[in-house]
Amino acid sequence: MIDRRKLLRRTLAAGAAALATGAVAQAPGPAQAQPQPPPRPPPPPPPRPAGGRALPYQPVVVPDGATLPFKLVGGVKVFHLVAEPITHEIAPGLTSDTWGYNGRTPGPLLELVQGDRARIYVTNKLPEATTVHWHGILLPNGMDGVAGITQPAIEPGQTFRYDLTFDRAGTFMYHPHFDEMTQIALGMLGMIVVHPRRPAAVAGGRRVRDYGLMLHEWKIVPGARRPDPLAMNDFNQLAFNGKGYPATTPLVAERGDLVRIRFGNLGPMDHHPIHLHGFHWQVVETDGGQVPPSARWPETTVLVPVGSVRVVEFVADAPGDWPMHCHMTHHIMNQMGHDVPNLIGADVRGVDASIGRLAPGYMTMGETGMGAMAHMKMPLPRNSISMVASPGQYGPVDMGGMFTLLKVRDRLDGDGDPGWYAHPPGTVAALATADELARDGVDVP
Ligand SMILES: [Cu+2]
Repeated sequence: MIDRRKLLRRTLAAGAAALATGAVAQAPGPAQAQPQPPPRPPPPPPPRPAGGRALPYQPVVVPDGATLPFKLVGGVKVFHLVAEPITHEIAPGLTSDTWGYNGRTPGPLLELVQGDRARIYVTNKLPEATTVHWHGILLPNGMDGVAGITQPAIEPGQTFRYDLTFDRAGTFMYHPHFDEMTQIALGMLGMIVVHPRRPAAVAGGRRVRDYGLMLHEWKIVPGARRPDPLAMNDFNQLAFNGKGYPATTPLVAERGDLVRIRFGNLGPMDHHPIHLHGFHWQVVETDGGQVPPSARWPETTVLVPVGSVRVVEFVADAPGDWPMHCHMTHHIMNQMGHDVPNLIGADVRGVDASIGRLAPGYMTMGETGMGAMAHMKMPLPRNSISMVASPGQYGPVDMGGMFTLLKVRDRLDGDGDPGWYAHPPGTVAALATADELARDGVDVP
């Protein structure tokens, strides 16, 4: 197995070799190129019960995810979850062989209305036993889904039935309670939203943009396809709804919309401080219920601990492309981060000269920071997205992992990605001119 320290050494060596042979890595040019992201397919229509009647609620939008369809049988909503091995693309270039529900990770959203009765069938197609625990739902003890304590485990090939009444509105989650370390780590997790029977009026009659995002993390050794469920730290691939940037589909809103984002964290080990640029939000709900308005306070970052839901709301009153990301810097990287030699600030000229005698053109990298490396095309193991930059409007973007964009526009044409924001002239940070420096008495040594 290749660990990241070895990988980086190999990659650096390969990069140095490429420089030495004149196959110089392609550093990007300045800001003249403005590549547009590839068009994304339109989101699937919201699920409808058999018979095609309209839903009595506004469906939650699950970027890169799905909502589980149901059947109405005698007034009971019938759902079918299938626990199974899946193949999942985290971002182009990185596909994992892992576990999830109904072909995906996170599993599909279960969406109900307060007061609903549901029968949820769970079929186990895994090679080992499982259960489903309904995290945050108030229910009879025998429906709690804890192997050995409230029920026998669901053996491979078996289908169990859970009878639940969802009498409280809110945002909850589901996950196995058998071999939790393996099953949750591999990606068996999902969100449950129970809409209030009588939704509160939205102030100002604003349109609501209602999003659900599950947070997760894996350790996937570069070149491997199977996440390591034994990892206790050193997670190297972080995700919103199973996707690492640039594969995360942006959230969109029109100016004046009320944006609600439901964050659920069922990663194995890490709490995530999720930060949004350009707005102040309030936490209005947890998986324990609504936060009374008198108890809310403004924030720009909300900590979403493992095993928790945090729901934030704000008015999208500023157009632009606004980053939203975990503020742990190692969580906005793809398959990269730790255990590499620290060369920042090192004077490597002597080293380069010495090695250069043996390997002409050798160049040590990393002494001015790691950003430049993300901008070079270097050989990588197959199925690896370490240190790969993606195109941005003004140059390469070196972030990945738990990072997405909120795109606010005055008007949107549909709910798809509107492309990059066209900044009004004179509103983009730019190189200071000599005249400006002289005018303001700024001396640049
Ligand atoms: Cu994080």
